[in-house]
Amino acid sequence: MIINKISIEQVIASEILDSRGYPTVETTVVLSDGSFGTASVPSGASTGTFEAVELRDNDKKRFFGKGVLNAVDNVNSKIAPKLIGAILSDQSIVDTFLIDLDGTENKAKLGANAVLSVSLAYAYACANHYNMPLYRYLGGNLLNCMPIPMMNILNGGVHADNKIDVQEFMVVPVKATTFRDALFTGAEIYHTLKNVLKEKGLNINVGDEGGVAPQLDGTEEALDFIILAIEKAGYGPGEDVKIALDVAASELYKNDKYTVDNVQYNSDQMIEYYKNLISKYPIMSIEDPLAEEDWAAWSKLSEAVDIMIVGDDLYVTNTKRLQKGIEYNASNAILIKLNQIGTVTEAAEAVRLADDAGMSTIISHRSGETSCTVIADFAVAMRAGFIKSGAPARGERVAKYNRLLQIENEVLCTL
Ligand code: 2PG
Ligand code: MG
Repeated sequence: MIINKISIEQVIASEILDSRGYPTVETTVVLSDGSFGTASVPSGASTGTFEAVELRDNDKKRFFGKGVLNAVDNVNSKIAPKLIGAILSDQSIVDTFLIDLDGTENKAKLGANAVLSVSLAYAYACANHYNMPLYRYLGGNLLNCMPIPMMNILNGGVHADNKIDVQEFMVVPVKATTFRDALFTGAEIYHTLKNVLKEKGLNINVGDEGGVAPQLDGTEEALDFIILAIEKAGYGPGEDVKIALDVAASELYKNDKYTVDNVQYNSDQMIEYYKNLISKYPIMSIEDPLAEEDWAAWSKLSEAVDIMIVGDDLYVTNTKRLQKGIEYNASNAILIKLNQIGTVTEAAEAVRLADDAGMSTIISHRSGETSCTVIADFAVAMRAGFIKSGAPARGERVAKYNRLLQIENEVLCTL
């Protein structure tokens, strides 16, 4: 989409706080007709080694080194002077300009947080210029599907202060025919889970993504509670609602061994472990079941099971790594995170490559979020099958789900 005679007038970044209370970058892009867009970027905790670089100040005296003043300065002093005055053109041209200005493979110079904040704010500014919602600006007029929410109702791993190794236990209301129904089903199960845990005297405080984070013995006990909650909420486990896991297995992998619930497994034993788990529970999807460089084991697992196997740390929304995964038959789905790669255009290219390979796509939040709802619009624009934005609780998580309710009203589509 080409915009003529309108130019970029201002690009301004500053530090704001994310949902964990650490600084992140927020940028506003103002156009010469007065349209503007503002966006902020999220931050992961279980980050993949091959993600684009999130530039942190490393000044230990400030926010334990987690300040982003350098990234903010890169927007204000390095990117802004080059963009101001530029005649607007389509998103890919601006994104390519940002990629070239950085000049590294992984946005190490300017920081993916700096670059993405500009890419997103620019997209919002253009959408506003056209008086269009972002999903329409990025996705065009033929949008007819809403993503199915994968709601992380029980948190473990590095997102919670408990002993559960698996990072995310998600419910997926597969029978719902609208996004609204799916979301509300998940919310009912979430509250029922809290009730059943409380009845057993367990803690119902929440983790980084809004799911409960009780002290349980391990994976199967967590799954048993979730099944109970699904049933008590009046739904059929496996029929109405299925379960998805994010094992984030790179976090559990040391010296060629995985440690889950105090038991060590080699790669082949992990595959057996998953086959057993899938035979016992209605699990429809496992994300990062294996470590980010254990490629051969990914192929074996994908061959051995009949569910969605999702690459997150494996692909880091990077088309080069995704291409390798396609060659290896490593998985049949990809998690897409805008800040793993750093521009809207590159994330959209990863979606396109996955689509072409017949893979499912899940658009994802990060464990450190802001109230920015870009992933909701992006998921609809990309016609993604799924979205994960944590529990149906905590403002920064619910903001995305509520934005999808608005979008569903606008496009009046069904799942
Ligand atoms: C993940 C994400 C989001 P983080 O592993 O999929 O749930 O976690 O942002 O900590 O990488
Ligand atoms: Mg993950």
